Amino acid sequence: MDKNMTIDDYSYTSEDIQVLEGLEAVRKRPGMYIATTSSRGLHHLVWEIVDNAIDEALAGYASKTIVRLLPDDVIEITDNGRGMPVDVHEKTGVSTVETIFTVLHAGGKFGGGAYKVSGGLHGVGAAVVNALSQWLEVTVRINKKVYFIKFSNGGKVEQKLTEIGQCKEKEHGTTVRFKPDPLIFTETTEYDYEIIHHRLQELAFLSPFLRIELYDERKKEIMSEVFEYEGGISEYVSFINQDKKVLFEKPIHIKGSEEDIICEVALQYNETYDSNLYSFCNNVNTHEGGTHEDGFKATLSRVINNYARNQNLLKKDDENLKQEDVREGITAVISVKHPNPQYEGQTKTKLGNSEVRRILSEIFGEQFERFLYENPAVAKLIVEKSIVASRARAAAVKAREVTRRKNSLESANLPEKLTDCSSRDASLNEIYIVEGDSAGGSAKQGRNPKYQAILPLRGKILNVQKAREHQIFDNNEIKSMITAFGCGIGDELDLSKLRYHKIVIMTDADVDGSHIRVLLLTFFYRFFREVIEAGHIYVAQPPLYRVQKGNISKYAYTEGQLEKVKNELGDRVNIQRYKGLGEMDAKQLWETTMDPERRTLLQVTIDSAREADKYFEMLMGDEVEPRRNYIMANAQFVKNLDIA
Ligand code: TSJ
Repeated sequence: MDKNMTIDDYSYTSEDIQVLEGLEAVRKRPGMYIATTSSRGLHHLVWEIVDNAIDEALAGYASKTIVRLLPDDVIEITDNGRGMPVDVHEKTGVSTVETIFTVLHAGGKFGGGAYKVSGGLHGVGAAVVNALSQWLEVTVRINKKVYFIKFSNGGKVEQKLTEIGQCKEKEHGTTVRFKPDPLIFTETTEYDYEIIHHRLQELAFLSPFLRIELYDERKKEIMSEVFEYEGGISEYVSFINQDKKVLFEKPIHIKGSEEDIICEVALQYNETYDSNLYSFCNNVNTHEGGTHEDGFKATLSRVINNYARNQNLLKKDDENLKQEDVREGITAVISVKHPNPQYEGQTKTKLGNSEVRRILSEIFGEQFERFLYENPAVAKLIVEKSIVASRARAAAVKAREVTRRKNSLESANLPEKLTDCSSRDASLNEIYIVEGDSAGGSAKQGRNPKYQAILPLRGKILNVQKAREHQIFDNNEIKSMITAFGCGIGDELDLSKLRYHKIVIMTDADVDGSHIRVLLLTFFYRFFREVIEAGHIYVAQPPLYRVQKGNISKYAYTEGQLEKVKNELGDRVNIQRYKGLGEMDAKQLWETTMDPERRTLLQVTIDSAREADKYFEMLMGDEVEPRRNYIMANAQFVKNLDIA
């Protein structure tokens, strides 16, 4: 023994010291392990634990995962697997459970499965979760015994692994319960139900036969949901397409493996023109795509083109269908399992392994081709839809050409219906997109002609989600807007040419008005995204009521304000409810909605426009109730911004 050391020094083995340093390091620089300590990072902790529980199921030892959201930002995850090992770990000399939660990256060493999610994007290890928790408790039920261990203050052992009771033999499993440390997660420690719901449902779709239960026990009323999908990603595709008309009933499902890489694809076409591709590697959503997606896209068009030629659906002189033609209206989920995934891209959500492109192509190509030959009716529908798409694409190119030519002539060709302003200073200019000719008339009379232009729209504008691009460019209301704005659209958009720095949507304060507003937002979201991002799109706020007493009149913009105004003016007031902009005369419209000194404008954010776009489908469906609810809640799509 070294002279200067006492026996106490030796009670700390070198491993122990490493352990302490390890978890300290995580607390010092959490960003190195979970990228961010925002809400996203907070949820990362959950994914880490859930992924571990699901790995046990994927390995075939568990069938159920239970997630409970508890009061005080506590979360609990349980599985019915083998139970984490409670034996003494030969390297550390403490229990294996303790080791897993205190040694960085210890998790992988205990894993047997080749496709552990923990090897993927999340894989930060249970010790990281422990380090970033105020406290963390583990209960293991194994061999009829219940064991318990508790850590606190960033992963320090508070209670060593202890046998605390007994259970039935079949009650084996693991429970982890923890509270994220508010010292680390300074922004928020509150879990978001929607985020957790979405990820658990996604995991259940990706893991057929796994049952995931979610309980939200934070409020008096307990909310619970069960996710269990025997059909796996086929059911995922059906779920995504549930509100859409589909071309054929059952999604096409393809699965195979080569060189330890498992590839699975489910796809179905719907009657829209959008393509919905979701891809995953080891259950991690590869938002940025990668080799599996590339392989899928290339093979989809190769197989469809070959089939179409062979069946003489494409004639000798016809051009090949393009990749985007065969993807029109497709909903597809691609899931690969890879023992050694490489992630690239901005957010490390792009699969980089080049062999996956070939392997997925082979597996998907062969089985998809066979499917087409064995199901000629379905195959014909797919090919015909793709051919229509390719014709529409050609027509769109022409229509775009026409719009572009018109635009280049600038103000000489401004739309007939536009009442322009006299100023040529775009930064001061505003254009009001007004619903209906009568409101348009009031707006024209009431406006400030120097800076305010008026463009009335007649009736309902085109639903761009259901229209093809060349129809969009053929639509008069849309053409008017494109020409009036002057900045071009889509890929060719040039913000510096925008003729008005405020584009104000002014519609009635009723259901139809909301509808038109959402249609416009959807249109802007798809074709004028940069204009939204630059903050140029606004929604006007016309009043709901005019309250009059003698020669004093006041306006109320909400029900609450109405009460206030009534009280202010006292007894015997005359209340006029505005059902539409058309009921206001020019002066009233100016005073209440257009005068920069008095009006309130809501600025449209890209998130709100995206929401509008996303929920649009539902609006167009046959169900009245969701549409009503949606429109009621519609105001949330705009961030409040008082310009005055
Ligand atoms: F993330 C975690 F570590 F905290 C965690 C792990 C959380 C939860 C809720 C469950 C689990 C977990 C781990 N469930 N089941 C397991 N399984 C093992 O750790 C285990 C058990 C036995 C054997 C063996 O080879 O005998 C191997 C492993 C990986």
